[in-house]
Amino acid sequence: MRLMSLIWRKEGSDVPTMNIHGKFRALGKAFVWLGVMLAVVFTPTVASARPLQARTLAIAAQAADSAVYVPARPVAGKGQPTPGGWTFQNQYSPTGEEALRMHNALLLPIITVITLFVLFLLLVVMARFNRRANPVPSKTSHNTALEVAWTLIPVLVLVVIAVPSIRLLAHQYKPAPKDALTVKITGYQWYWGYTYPDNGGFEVISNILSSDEALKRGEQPQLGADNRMVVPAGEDIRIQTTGADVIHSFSVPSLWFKLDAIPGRINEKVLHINTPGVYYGQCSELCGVRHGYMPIVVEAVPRAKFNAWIKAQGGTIGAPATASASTAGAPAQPRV
Ligand SMILES: [Cu+2]
Repeated sequence: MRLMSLIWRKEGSDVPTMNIHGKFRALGKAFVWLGVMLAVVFTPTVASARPLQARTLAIAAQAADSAVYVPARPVAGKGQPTPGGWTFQNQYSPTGEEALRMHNALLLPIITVITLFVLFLLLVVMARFNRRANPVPSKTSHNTALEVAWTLIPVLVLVVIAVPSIRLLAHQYKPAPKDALTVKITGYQWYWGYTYPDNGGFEVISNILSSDEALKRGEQPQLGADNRMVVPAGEDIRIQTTGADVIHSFSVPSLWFKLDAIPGRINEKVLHINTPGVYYGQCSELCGVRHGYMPIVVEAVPRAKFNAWIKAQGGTIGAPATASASTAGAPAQPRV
């Protein structure tokens, strides 16, 4: 009260009148006191807010570099069939791109030219050599030039197709680099199991979603699965397949990938997915009554997100590094 009365002089009070200099000093003191009181009241709050703020910032930073795994929603037309689709799906792997290029630039033109040529010959025969137009047929039985031509031209066509075809085959069966991540895929009646031997050996069991649940998650009915096969994008991955009961086949059309899963055997092939995304497939070997209900969902994510997913599954990270350490002197495989 005394402090207040120092500042605002009450009319008729017995407090001595202050000069202007004294008033400013009193005002300054009041602000200092106010500051001290505010500091005392709010210091614990500020202190406890600091780590919270730091944590929030850390989470935001993590989210910014996409290191936290959240199942991605599929993109229409990418990695899945389209309504009324009649040709190959767009390709998202190097071998898929090569194969699709070969199909579009080489096979399709050759097939089209040959088909139109044969159609033209048929029409000529029908128009010019029917009974009315050509009542007396030729008795010719040999024409050496013609026979050489219709033997050599198809041979040349086959040679032209064989060269890129064998090259594509070699690329498809190129073994995985030594330090590549391994994913073992097991076909069961009637679901899939994805095991990560380099990351602690846990297995993810993947079952079909009900149509309602799939639609709710933005997936196509009969193609959605409760748990996905998550893999890093932009890396060679060693896929091994086996069957637990009967023969299944792991097939993803948009990745140009199909590999039988046979009981008692391990099949191996490299999978390389160019860009992050969700890619769908189905079992492609008749395996029993629910063969049509064991969809495949592969999600490719950046390396950091993949590591976060592995940790969320209770797995470990570092096995690929150990593998590359054992191949001393070999250049380290870049990680995305
Ligand atoms: Cu199957």
